[in-house]
Amino acid sequence: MKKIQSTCNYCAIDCNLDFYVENNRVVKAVPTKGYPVNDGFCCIKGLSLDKQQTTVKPNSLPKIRKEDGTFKEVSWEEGFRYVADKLKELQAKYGQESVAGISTGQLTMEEFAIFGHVMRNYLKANVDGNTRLCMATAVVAHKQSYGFDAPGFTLKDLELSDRIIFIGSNPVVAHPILWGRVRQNQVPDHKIIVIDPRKSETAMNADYWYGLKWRSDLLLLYTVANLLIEKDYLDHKFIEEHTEKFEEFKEFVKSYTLKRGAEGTGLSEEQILELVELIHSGKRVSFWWTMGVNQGYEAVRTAQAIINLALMTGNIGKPGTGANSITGQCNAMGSRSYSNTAVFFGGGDFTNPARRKRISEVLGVDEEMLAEKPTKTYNQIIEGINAGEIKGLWILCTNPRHSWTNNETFAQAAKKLELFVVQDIYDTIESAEDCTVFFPVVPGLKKEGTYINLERRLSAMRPVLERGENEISDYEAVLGVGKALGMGDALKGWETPKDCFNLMKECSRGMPCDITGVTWEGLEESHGIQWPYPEGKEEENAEEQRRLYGDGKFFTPSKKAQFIFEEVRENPLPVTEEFLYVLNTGRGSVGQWHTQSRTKEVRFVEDVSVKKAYLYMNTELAKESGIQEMDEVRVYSVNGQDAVFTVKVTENVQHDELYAPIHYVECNKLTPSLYDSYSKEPSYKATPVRFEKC
Ligand SMILES: Nc1nc2c(c(=O)[nH]1)N[C@H]1C(S)=C(S)[C@@H](COP(=O)(O)OP(=O)(O)OC[C@H]3O[C@@H](n4cnc5c(=O)[nH]c(N)nc54)[C@H](O)[C@@H]3O)O[C@H]1N2
Ligand SMILES: Nc1nc2c(c(=O)[nH]1)N[C@H]1C(S)=C(S)[C@@H](COP(=O)(O)OP(=O)(O)OC[C@H]3O[C@@H](n4cnc5c(=O)[nH]c(N)nc54)[C@H](O)[C@@H]3O)O[C@H]1N2
Ligand code: SF4
Ligand SMILES: [Mo]
Repeated sequence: MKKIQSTCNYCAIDCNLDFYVENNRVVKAVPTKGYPVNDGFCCIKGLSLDKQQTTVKPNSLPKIRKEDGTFKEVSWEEGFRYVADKLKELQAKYGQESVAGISTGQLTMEEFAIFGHVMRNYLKANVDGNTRLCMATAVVAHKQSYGFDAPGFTLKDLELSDRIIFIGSNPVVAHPILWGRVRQNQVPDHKIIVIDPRKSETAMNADYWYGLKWRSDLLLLYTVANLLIEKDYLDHKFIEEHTEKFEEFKEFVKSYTLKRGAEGTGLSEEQILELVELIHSGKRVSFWWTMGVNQGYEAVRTAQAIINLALMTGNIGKPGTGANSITGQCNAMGSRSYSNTAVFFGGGDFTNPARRKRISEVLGVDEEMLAEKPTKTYNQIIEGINAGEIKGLWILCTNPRHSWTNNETFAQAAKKLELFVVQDIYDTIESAEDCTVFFPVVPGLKKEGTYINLERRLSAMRPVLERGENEISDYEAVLGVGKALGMGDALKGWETPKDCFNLMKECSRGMPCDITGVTWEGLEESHGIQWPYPEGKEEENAEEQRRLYGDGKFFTPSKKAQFIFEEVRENPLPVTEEFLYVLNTGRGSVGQWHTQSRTKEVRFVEDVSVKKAYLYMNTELAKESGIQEMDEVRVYSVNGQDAVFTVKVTENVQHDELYAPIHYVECNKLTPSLYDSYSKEPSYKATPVRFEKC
């Protein structure tokens, strides 16, 4: 029996597992003991990774849609040629930017890197990632406040903190292994604090729950900042030495009085004061935020308001502290630096002459061949298709027909495309319904590459199972199209994922995320390596769980972190007489993953999962509306759409709030086309709706 260590490719924890294999079948999957992230534990999704080997149809070939609407199977060579010719034809006819791609945070670093090279460098097309739906807010917040998209924490901080504050984050469901680390915290008198309008599974397990009004976080955080200043609960030395614009911030928050904060958040004055005291009495305070913060119309400023609290109290860079953004997908961290979408490989702006020079040298191509600007954003791509400007789209490892906000707009877009390539491990996903080409690729168990987790840790994915005839990986599919496009020498050095990894390493040299000291072989069977890990400084970085900012130096030109702030804005989509309730959305259960393409194949998840779209309604509201558990309601959204949900009655949502898990396509039928002004991340979590009993 062979044992192969690899990485779970669901969530951003990136647990490692040992797969025991016999006759090309996984006999058992055991979470890797001693691995610093998950040390012998993992959740049900990781434990059932092997279940996918039985569901992907073996030896599948690409499919191309014929004029009569049916598909014909073709060889891979024909598939590559067809897509390459069509991309070129569309560009010749409608212009360079008439083709686009949607990348992902769930592939290996090498896979989205080569996609970014072919699409963004060679074709000069726009490619955004599904990370726009997820991490874009944190990225912009980090860049502006710290000077680089560099989350500084390490998971160990959860065990060392005495105030663990989760804001819009539900790790009990979404990051169970992270929650496991919280449970291992032995610090005497430590407190777990949750800020979430909903009494989430994490709130139920916390010491304090602040059930504020939806979208009122920014108001709350500024109020808390003002009170910390008034009470002089500050770390003056840290503020002085390591930050800028504090005096302006101090002036700015003066109008955020306790009274105003209480009125706008729905919390009592006592609750807000209690929160302030909890922060002040903590010796190691850590703030952790996820989608309840990232997905809103003033999300970047909200994330920065969290950062401001950590800065002013000196809770950053030290054990058990930090303003810590929790990443969602297994390799969203990787895609942020290596997908060539919003920044160059290894970071840096497309217009930065030094970066252009460096990247062109590493890749061995002329500077003119490199992408010249950040991509159009996801919403602009979908709007561009609907406006008839974009005619070709290639998506890989994402299912936007389901996950995109106001998802009927994607359905409309898909029908307008002349070329719509869907590359996935299942041809049954919603997005494949209208595709013109389907590329079937192998799942994670059959491929190799590199992942980067939420605490900047690189780990290896290595093939657990051998491939059958015709089975190819995402890497090979993109490489195949690149060759058919005639990229020639521009693909020199990109022959294998390992070659690509070496290119990416070189691109990172000298950047904050420098990984030049990591080797492909060194990652195998390892404990993973956190960036930065520059060549020649391996010994200095030998500690297995490392954090950034310990020296108080940030990545801005002055090396100081920035206080960034802006007045709280009116909600552009308030509740109205007609739409009196707010639809909140998010993860439903530990076993279900996003659009369910993968987890519905896992028997013991599917057997206990609800089959139809459902939502949670407050007990009182249900009573007032004459609705009982399991009744159906039709929900009408402010976006003009409606959908039917089964009702589950609960005390855990507010009277005026409905909560719908995202794992059903109906959920995003109702979400709006509203984005954060800076990150363009969709505001998924607060849609005004009304409902009636069916
Ligand atoms: N089982 C499972 N795990 C997953 C995933 C999955 O699909 N299934 N997806 C992964 C991915 S990609 C991601 S990004 C993460 C997401 O991880 P999380 O962000 O933790 O999960 P969500 O359920 O989207 O949202 C978290 C909470 O935000 C709250 N919220 C809504 N509105 C507000 C608000 O105005 N203020 C505040 N403070 N909170 C609010 C919601 O009530 C919810 O409890 O999970 C990852 N893990
Ligand atoms: N209302 C609402 N909507 C949301 C959210 C929310 O909180 N509320 N959250 C948003 C967030 S944070 C995220 S991250 C997105 C996620 O949205 P998506 O990215 O659309 O969701 P997934 O179901 O993870 O899609 C991944 C796809 O990749 C396929 N796949 C798996 N492995 C491979 C592989 O190796 N190669 C290829 N080519 N394909 C593979 C799967 O079959 C699946 O079709 O949803 C967003 N949508
Ligand atoms: S916690 Fe995340 S990485 Fe770990 S097994 Fe579960 S889904 Fe996979
Ligand atoms: Mo996500």
